[in-house]
Amino acid sequence: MRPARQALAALAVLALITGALGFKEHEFKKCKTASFCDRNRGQARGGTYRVDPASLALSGPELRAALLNSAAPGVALNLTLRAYGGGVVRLIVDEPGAGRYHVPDILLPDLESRAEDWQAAASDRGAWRASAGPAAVELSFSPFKLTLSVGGAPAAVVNSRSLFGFEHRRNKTDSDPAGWWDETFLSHPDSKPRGPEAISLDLAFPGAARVYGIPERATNLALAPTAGAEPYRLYNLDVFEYLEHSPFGLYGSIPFMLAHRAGLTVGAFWLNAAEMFVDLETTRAGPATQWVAESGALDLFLLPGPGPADVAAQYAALTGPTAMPQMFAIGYHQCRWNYKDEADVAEVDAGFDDHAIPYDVIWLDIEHTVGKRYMTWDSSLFPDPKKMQDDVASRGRKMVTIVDPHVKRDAGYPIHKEASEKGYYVRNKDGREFDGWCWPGSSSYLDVTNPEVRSWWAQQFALDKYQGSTPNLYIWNDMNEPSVFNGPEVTMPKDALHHGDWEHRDIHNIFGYYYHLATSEGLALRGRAVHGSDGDRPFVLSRAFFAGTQRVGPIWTGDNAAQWSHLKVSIPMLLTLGVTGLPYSGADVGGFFGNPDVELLTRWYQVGAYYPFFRGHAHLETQRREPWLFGDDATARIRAAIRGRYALLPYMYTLFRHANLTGAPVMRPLWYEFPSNAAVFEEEAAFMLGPALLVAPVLAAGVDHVDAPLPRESQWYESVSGQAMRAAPPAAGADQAVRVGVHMEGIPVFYRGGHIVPRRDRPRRSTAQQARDPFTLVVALDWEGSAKGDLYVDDGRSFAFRRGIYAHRSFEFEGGRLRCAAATAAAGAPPGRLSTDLAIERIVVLGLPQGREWEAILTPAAGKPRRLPAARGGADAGLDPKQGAAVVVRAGRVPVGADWEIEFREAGPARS
Ligand code: NBV
Repeated sequence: MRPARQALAALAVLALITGALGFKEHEFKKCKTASFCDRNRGQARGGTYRVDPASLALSGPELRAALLNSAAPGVALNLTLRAYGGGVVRLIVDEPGAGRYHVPDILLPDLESRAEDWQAAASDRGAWRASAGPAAVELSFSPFKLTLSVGGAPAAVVNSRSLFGFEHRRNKTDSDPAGWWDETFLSHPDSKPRGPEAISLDLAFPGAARVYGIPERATNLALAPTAGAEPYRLYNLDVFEYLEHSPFGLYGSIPFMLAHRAGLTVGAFWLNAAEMFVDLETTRAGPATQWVAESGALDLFLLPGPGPADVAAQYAALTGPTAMPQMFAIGYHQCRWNYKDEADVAEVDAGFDDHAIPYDVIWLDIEHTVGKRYMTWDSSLFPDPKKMQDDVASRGRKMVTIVDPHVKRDAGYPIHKEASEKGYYVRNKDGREFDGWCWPGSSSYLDVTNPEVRSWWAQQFALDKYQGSTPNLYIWNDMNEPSVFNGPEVTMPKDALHHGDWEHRDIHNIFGYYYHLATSEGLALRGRAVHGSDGDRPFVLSRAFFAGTQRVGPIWTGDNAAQWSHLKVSIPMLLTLGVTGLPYSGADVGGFFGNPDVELLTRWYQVGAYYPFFRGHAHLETQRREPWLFGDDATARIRAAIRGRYALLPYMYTLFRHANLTGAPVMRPLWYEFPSNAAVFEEEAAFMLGPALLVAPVLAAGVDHVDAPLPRESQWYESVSGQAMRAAPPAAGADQAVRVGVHMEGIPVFYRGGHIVPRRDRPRRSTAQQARDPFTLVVALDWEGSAKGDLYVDDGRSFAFRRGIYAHRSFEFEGGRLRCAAATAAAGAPPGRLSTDLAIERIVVLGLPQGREWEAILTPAAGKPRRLPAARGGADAGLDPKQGAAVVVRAGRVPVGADWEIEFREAGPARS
């Protein structure tokens, strides 16, 4: 069968299996049809759980105690309370001897070395109390309750509503209720050999105004209460044609929630990879949640903040910060299911150059393989894949191929043969190789929970193993939830068996993470083989994810649709991922299913240019939609949007370096930057890119204005005209929205006063061609005439930055002087020792008093002062020259790597 036909046949099979195309709600479980959720949801236990005071044992950072349940007298649970730096507190509850799964490979290996002794520990008859950094904890004995206080007030409380529950190990009896030992969903039986083992966590956030987090789902940024509705679900699933507003869990899970009010942000992270449901109620005291996990242990981290950036750093100190991407990886990616053959690839590649649109990567979907045997090439379509990659690479670009986790069960396929011989597959409950249906037909799945399998899989990416691959080829992991067309809810049965005989039930939500990790390790190995010890930073896009995925690579939000509603929901989805520690993410630009009209496509590019991961993608059955296929006007607008992205790459790369050091999100909710401004707590249309840019997108057809919610704390400058948005700081309580007219040429974007943004404004074909280009600095002054910013540069490709081969420069404007100096090295990072010869060619200052001429005098650290040409306005600065809002300095080649100062002096009244 021809590949396209094969794909259609596979689609037809999928359609048969799922009933028909379109989202089928009834094919997915709800709380009622998941017995563990049904029996625990809202189930108050009275005061049955209590801590035995006689059991308390404190040793340095660890308190141990027995947790008893009067409803199950023979069972004593182990409770452990640990403290880490910054006041992070960890609560573990487990049942001795029950052999429950504790999720490995997610927490940073050195975490325990960062445990800190509890301070001022004391107990009386009612409670044990101690403090850890800024946090104080109180463990109440009867009933069991744990309170974390910050600044003297309770911020997170475990078991305030007595919903805590722990289903202990038991023997089967004839009188056990239905659903304890086995259950069937639709036609799929689950044997549940260990019986009921769910854990219910009751967690309240007194005083918080909103809660955020627990991706992935297509819904609002600020989570809505679930009373009378379905709880939020965390279970990685391939949800076909997902809805744009639904609590349904999608492809990835991060059991991490943030609770926020003016003055305090706290976080709660439950390290557990089993299926989970989360309810949210708004009580008088604040948001109260109940989390029910099907199996595993309670391993809960409470993060005391007190600010959003503190929570981000605390979470990154647990699960790791974001991997530093290569520069090409944050350029624009062009994908479709499928670029048909080598000629198609060459044409699309040339199309970008012919239309002067920058791009960095062209992608191949499943049809490039021989019958969905990944890491093979259909030779009738791709006879010379190396030449194709070399050709693309000759223009400084890269390619990506898809590699999915289902392996075709074909004895002639070496990957299957070897994996099967070595016993590397997931087994079904009887111990035989699990055999499920996916794109290639009958398929097995590598058991990537086994480190030996991961290391074998990583070796498959060596250039001599992956035939037809070159060092410029990177990878895309799709379907790694895992997606199994004929499995329950399109995934693997929960009683399938993994390494160590753990059930799939225990590990489901980390399966995709492990597959992604092993693939990425494969590219890291290849990078060292090709480039030596500094290697090549891997690029692997994944659809499934878990906490910790940020250390591995980017994710995207899967199969959205070419609808305005999906463009709109992409923003809260990506913002949520940003605040839950996974900032490198994007949504398919244009929408995967369906055909966007030219207005939607244009608007999507205009928003997508600010996504941390920026890729156009489309379903097999859609019309072609390369950016030049919609007429000259649309081509020009999409070109401008993509060029706008490339101009901002120095700033974005610097933001990624911050994510890499501190876990700070790249695309941020407004509340993250303005945590005291309650008017923006639910804002999910407008967003921040780093601290300095506010994007107010157009998210509907036919729009002629946008009410941009410009927080009153800052001055703002419209980014095209450079015009200041306000003459004076608005009073507290004043409406912050500023109405701005829009046209099809772009969406409103604002520079925030007080910040300096490095740019590269020369239009180029790709990031490789930008690498030597000089920078523009946009200095947006605050009400006091000051601004700060920084610029991070390294080779854009290797791990040499880990040895200090980078330059991190800081810029500060104050009292009319702009200073450039080395940025203070982040804790734990070696000081930068790259002596870069890159230069600044232009400085644009927004907010200097009008009605004056200015001159700029450069004083290098060593050398004589010299005058730089300075003038108002300037088309070459990307600003409308008529407006004259900016003072533009033609800096020539002021070195980025050297220390200097530029003084701005008034040179008399403006000549008009
Ligand atoms: O590999 C085909 C597609 C892919 O293009 C898409 O991006 C993935 O999310 N894949 C899903 C499988 C088929 C979806 C209908």
